[in-house]
Order: sequence, then C-alpha cells, then structure tokens
Amino acid sequence: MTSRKRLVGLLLGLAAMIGLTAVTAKPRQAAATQEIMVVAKDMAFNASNPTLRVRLGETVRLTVLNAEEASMSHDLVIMGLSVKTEILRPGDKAELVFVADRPGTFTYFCTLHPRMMTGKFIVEE
Ligand SMILES: [Cu+2]
Repeated sequence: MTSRKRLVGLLLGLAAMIGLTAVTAKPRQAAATQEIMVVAKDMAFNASNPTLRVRLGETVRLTVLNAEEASMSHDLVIMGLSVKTEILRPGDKAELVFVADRPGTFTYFCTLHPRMMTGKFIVEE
C-alpha cells in the first residue's frame, strides 16, 4: 500500500517534469505578437520618432495611424525589412503583420517627409 502510494507519487513527479520540459522547449517564435502603434502627427511619428525595438523571430503587428488634422499624407517604410504601408491620408490607418526575421538596426521613415519623419527600428538577437 505504502509502496504503491510512493509509485503514484513518483509517476506524478515524472509527469510534471515532462510537462515542464515541454514548456521550456517551446521555440522563441511561439512568443506573443508584439504590438506597435505609430501615430503620424505634426510631421513626426509618435511625436519624437522613437527607437522601436523587437526581438528576432517575433511576429510584429505594426499599426500606423495618420492623425493629422490638415490634408497631410504620410506612409511608413522600414528599409531592409520589406515593410511598407500605402500612402495614408488623414484619418487612415494601416495594419501590417510581419516576422522580424533579420537582426540589426534598420531605418523607418515616411517616404513623403524622409528628413523629418525618420527613426530606428532595432531587431535584437
Ligand atoms: Cu510624412
């Protein structure tokens, strides 16, 4: 009776260990989607053209909103990552989903105002 209880305990412990291993062994690509919201307004992205950071292999959902009040169009391109929105008129929103599959420091910018609206997009290993 006692040894059977011990056996059950041992089996439960073993099952827990196997379960733990399965969780630990999950690939990094299975990580949650990284949500990034960028608002284009007053000739800047998020007011200060911030550096955006994601991890290598991560799925990124990039939302770009043109919040200008005047008739100023914008878009957003990330050089080297094949990420590009269409031209967005005021009130327009684009949503791009992509996998950050190349490590490095990339430049994002608006093709209509590349000098004023530009920042860094970093894919960290
Ligand atoms: Cu622009």
